[in-house]
Amino acid sequence: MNWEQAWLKYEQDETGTYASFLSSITLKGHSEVLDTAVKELQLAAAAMYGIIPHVNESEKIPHEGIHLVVGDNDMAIGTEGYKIESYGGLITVYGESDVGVLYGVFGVLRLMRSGGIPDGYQGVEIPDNPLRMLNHWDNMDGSIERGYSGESFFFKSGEVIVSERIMDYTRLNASIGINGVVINNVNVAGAAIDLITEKYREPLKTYSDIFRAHGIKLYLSLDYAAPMDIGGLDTCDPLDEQVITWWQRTLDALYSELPDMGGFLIKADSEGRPGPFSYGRTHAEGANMLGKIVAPYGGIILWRCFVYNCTQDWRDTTQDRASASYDHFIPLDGAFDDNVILQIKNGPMDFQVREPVSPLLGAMKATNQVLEFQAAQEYTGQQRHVCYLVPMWKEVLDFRTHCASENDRVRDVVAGRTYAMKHSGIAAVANTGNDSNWTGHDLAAANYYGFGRLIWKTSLTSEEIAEEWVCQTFNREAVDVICNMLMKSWPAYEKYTSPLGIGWMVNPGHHYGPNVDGYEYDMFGTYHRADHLAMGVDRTEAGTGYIDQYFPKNKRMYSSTVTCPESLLLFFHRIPYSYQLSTGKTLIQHIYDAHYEGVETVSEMLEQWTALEGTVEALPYMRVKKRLEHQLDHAGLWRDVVNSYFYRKTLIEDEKGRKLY
Ligand code: GCV
Repeated sequence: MNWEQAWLKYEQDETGTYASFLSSITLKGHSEVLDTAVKELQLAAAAMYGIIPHVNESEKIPHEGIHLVVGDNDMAIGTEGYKIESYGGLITVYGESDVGVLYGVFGVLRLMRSGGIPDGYQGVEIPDNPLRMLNHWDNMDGSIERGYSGESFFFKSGEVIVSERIMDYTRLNASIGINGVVINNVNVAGAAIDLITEKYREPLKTYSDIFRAHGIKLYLSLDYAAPMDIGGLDTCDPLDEQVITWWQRTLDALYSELPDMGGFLIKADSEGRPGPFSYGRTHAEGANMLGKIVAPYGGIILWRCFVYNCTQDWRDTTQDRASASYDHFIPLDGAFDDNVILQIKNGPMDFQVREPVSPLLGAMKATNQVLEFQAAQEYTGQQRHVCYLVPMWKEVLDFRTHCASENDRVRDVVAGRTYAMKHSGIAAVANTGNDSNWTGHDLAAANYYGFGRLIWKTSLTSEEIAEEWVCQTFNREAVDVICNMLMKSWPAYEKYTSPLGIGWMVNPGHHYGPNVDGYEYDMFGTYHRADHLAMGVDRTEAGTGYIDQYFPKNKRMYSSTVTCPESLLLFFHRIPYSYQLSTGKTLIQHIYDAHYEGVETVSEMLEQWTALEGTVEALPYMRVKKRLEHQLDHAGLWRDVVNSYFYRKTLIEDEKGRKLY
């Protein structure tokens, strides 16, 4: 079995259902993207039915097979949308552009291999989000920051790799609608600073060509201090003429050879990264300087909002890391150029298993916004634990911001429906590497696939996405069991790790495994503030005041312990251990019980998987089984460390008399 193809491994279909459709392809005209679409159909035809389709260049409507039609329909489906129709022996794919047709072809192949395409089928798909991006945190030595799937397939020993894998990767992306990829880490260091120079032009051109043939644009992360680090200047002040000239010359040269470059991603003034602050300039001044240079090329600047003081003093209870992004960026609403986009992490902290939605989302009315998720499971089990993140992402997208109207949700804001934005969309920190199955844990590929599918169509349910993915990756017989495992994985992970939205409690640095006080006594500002009486952070007006950043309805909801969702209770409030939750349990009993329940769910998952022996391929079966066994052990460790910590802090016995260390 070719696991390198992930959900695009077209398996033999003994039923022969779509063989006659895949035996001929009719289209008019040529383009590199249309060629990609035809190639994909040929690959599928060969693998599923052992046939080589006839490719007919014709203006006439065929009677059978697959008909690809560019630009010839009266539907407003936008440049990336498509329409599929199936009548008699003919499936027609319409797009206003060749990219629309390519997405339509992937849509047809997905339907053939999951839900089916009945006679009379008609379906229109228009992507919800204009920008649909993956951000890789790959370094040029081959390592990946927060990478859990092996080494980089872009870089090795300071070089850019051009390999077959890039093609496979690009096909996977196109099949789920990704249209932008940042290949290097936002923490730009060493050789990566030179990616914008002549030195790496040739391999980057190859990347750009492969990407373009699949409707994808190449982006790079920039080192804001590049004028100093490689340009020989003694400043990177964005208003300095020499600095501007340096960037202009460097990016002009880049665009002259790579005219398709999508643009650049920048982490500035964050966690030690350089930025405009050092020169008393604002983020807007810093970002617009670059925006102006790339604007004539249609380029964009993605400017991250992950800016906070990582040298906080625990005694200063008015300072709150959660408030930082909003405090920094709200005053600049409207000050950014048209082609500058602020990229905002989904929560105010850092991809914890449970966080409220960032109050910045929806709060800026005159600024382009992109939402940032993390598919890499940095804080959610590092791809050694199963943790299907689509349900979490859906909760974020469905959250009502109450910004412009009663019904506005995050998904409306980032799709550009709430405020007129020139650019908007969603990015995710990628979870791939050079492991043969792409994601280390075979089940983590559901997050890669799920991210693309969800942001293409935010109304898809987590179950629908999981089902599609299992059908295409494993087989129909395994659907119920694997979907059930995926759907309970995030709630289970949450239960056996940190309770009720407080987050962290991980080992500092690598962020794997339990360490309740790991971050409590350092300056990163990620406290749980547990003592023998209570725990949690008061973020109401009486506390850090963070809740003020939400629109009034949400502020009211979070301000009271009665209306605050219990899953976030400790994020917003300091709660005594004897406090009674809606279940009737005390907080401390909830902590004990949830940790036991979470581990029990993992044990069930292992049993479910074991029952699939013989139903799924032997190799992934064994790989997943091993990881589930580790997960069960490790979840047990989490349970014991967290429960013992709170038992010893409070000396309150478990009502159920279980063993607490
Ligand atoms: C790329 C967290 C991660 C860092 C990451 C940073 C960011 O702090 O632990 O590895 O750096 O977020 O998003 O910039």
